[in-house]
Amino acid sequence: MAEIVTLGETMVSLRADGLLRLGTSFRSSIAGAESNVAIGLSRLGHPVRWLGRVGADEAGELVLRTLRAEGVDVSTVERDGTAPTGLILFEQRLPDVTRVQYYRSGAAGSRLSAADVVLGADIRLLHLTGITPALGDGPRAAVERAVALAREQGATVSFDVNHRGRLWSAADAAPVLTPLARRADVVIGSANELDLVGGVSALLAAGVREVVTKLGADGAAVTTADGEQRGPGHQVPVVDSVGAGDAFTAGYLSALLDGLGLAERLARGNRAGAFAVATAGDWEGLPTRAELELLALGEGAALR
Ligand code: KDG
Repeated sequence: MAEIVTLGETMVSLRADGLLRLGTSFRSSIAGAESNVAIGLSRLGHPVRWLGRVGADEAGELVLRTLRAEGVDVSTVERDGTAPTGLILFEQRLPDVTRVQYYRSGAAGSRLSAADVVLGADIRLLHLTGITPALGDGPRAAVERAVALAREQGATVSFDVNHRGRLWSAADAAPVLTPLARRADVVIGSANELDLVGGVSALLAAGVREVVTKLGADGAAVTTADGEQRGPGHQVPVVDSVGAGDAFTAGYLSALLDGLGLAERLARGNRAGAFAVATAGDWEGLPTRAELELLALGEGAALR
């Protein structure tokens, strides 16, 4: 069994080539914050399993086939014969501004329940996000169960706040996400998201070991009981910033799993984030371990 488990909803994604209201063609793929992280970790050489529900439909086949092709273990995914796989539409209006439309209410992903949660005995890391509890009572219970099991087994728990305002308001999210964040070892979020769950100092006081602030193009910072360290971002042309946060998280967690220090965790996270920003798609541009070094090559470098 994989040593890393992540759970959540993965949808079919349609990326509009133009403006939806004018009529346009779409590129189909898959999207989901947790499976983006799973793909990132897999490309960096870590054995990882994604847990969730997809419909017993062709959209579900696309999700599973894609994850399998990326080396992500989907052996414990439930196929739901009574609900479809969810859908997400992306309409990029500016390189850094993308309109997102969800068609996920009542979809298979929101039928995840505590009974679906299976963690292997040798799990080292459980990665969760604040998106899953927004999907309903079942997914919320699944997240709670996963944290409890990981805690019993002494696994590290990482939690990306990932507040999605289209799913729930900050007022509804805060009382649910704050206790979850406090039970994690590593909490990741933008400055606003970290404030939503009580702020960096309160998280550390509650026992969180590392609080990571994503700073976009400026990189990221990590705060522990010993203080704050910053890791600068890489200046790359912005093609599509969706998924950059998940890429950062995958890189950061990869370095943590490799036993590297805080500075190296930030550096690997920022590198992975730069690859995601410079490529279209949620996860398509995520780097392999060997590719992480490419950012150090000079401008115009060709690999021959
Ligand atoms: O992190 C990128 C995600 O926003 C995208 O993959 C879709 O998981 C998603 C969500 O719920 O917004």
